[in-house]
Amino acid sequence: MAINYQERIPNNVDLGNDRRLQRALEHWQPRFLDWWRELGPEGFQTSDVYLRTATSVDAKGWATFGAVKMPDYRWGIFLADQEKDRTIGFGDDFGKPVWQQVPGEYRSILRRLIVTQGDTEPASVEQQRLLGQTCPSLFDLRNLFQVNVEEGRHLWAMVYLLHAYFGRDGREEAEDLLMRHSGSEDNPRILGTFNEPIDEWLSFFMFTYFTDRDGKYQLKCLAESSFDPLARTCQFMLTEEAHHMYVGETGISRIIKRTLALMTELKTDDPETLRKAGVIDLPTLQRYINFWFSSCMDLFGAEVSSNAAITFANGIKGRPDERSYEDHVARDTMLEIETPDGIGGIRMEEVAVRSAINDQVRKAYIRDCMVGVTRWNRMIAKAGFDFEIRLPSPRFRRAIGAWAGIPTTPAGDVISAEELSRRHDEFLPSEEDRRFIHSLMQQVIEPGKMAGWIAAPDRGINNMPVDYEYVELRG
Ligand code: BYC
Repeated sequence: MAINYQERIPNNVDLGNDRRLQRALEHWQPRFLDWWRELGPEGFQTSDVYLRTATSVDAKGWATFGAVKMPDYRWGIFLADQEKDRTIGFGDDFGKPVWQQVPGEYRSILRRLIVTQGDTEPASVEQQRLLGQTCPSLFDLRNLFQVNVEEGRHLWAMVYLLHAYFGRDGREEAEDLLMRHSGSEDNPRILGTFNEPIDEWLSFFMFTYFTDRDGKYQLKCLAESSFDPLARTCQFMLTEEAHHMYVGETGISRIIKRTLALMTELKTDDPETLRKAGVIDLPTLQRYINFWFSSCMDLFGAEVSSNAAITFANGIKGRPDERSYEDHVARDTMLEIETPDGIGGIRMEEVAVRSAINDQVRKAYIRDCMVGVTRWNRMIAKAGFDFEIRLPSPRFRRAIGAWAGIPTTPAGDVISAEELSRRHDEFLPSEEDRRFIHSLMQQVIEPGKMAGWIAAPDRGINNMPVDYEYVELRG
């Protein structure tokens, strides 16, 4: 069956005139749809959802709102507009023209990065697939589906690059992106966080706050790439990513708001009393932050990484907002990073800036994570309670890098393995915490109504009222 590409796959890559690419995508698209049906959101596939669809990259077209059934969503392919005479912004070839094709010597390294990025997108959809059954409101249900279809689009974005620039290897990798599955024993997703279950909404909001923000920072690094089609693809993905982090930040804010209201009403901060009243006590929220933040720390790779040094030197992957750094070449410069001293303390170690790129990106990410935390702490202080939410130390619960396997408290103090296991439930969600959070998850789908553990949002989507029927359940 012939597909009208302009209609079916909105794009700005002149898809209609590229036969080879069309054939490759024709082959891949039905597999994607099968995957979506099997491992995408469970239920609601025939419901009309008030979704934003990108139909072009300009201000008018990138956010077109309307009622769409998810399987009919138009997963488009968009690259930000080409910057004329763009030059390489960092590394050994600083100032030379960027590449419109993949240089042969960087083929496998670029493919690896694109595959790793691409792998996270369907992974997150798989992780979130059952959440519709327990949504706290129609507004949240719609936001979940918006995030899911856009992660699907981000998969298309990476698959486009694989098909258009990496020949047969790229086509095989595109197939494999649909074969690995989140949490699978035999064929899991590539990065650790993307194999963690997200089967309740507290974790969904944590994921969209912390993990989507990792996405923002990794995309910012790739948006600096000398491989221009990758840079332009990631630039456009970043515009959509902002909504995902908004979902996370406002979700956590609304949970805190509701808890504070009950704390004020009942004049208590006692977790048991608050749990009985059906809200999430702040220490539990903190333990979920400890879990998700530490999981995301690993997504930046090792503190000292030869992979990162090579991709920086070769202009393949830069630092977020590379222009804000003074030295874009960093050939012989050094900086200090914290490493374990082997006897329970911290030692400062001098390493080449290029080898410590992952750590620099991680630090920029942590500063960004703090913005929401500061806002939440202001809410708590304003309500008159003495509790401070803290981001754990980047040393806490690491599985990758210099601190991998070294037991520490969330504050980053090295402790014995025995103490860590004894204090596990103080630092991280316990079985009982998880049971409690699960017990709160009851589906609420009456327009405008909210589950008891979360406050209503301040405003709706695209100027629509909060009680708008964002997901039409008849049909
Ligand atoms: N789990 O030299 P190293 C997003 C591997 S999220 C398991 O330290 P490098 C999104 C690593 O692959 C953003 N393995 O690290 C969010 C390497 O393996 P190989 C995703 C891990 O290469 C929400 C080895 O350890 N974007 O978009 O400098 C929803 C040594 O690595 C992990 C990207 O990932 C881990 N956590 O940096 C939807 C960008 N960490 O090759 C979407 C593309 C490291 O030796 N990827 N390893 O077998 C990259 O830039 C890099 O691959 C990484 C690692 C930053 C991930």
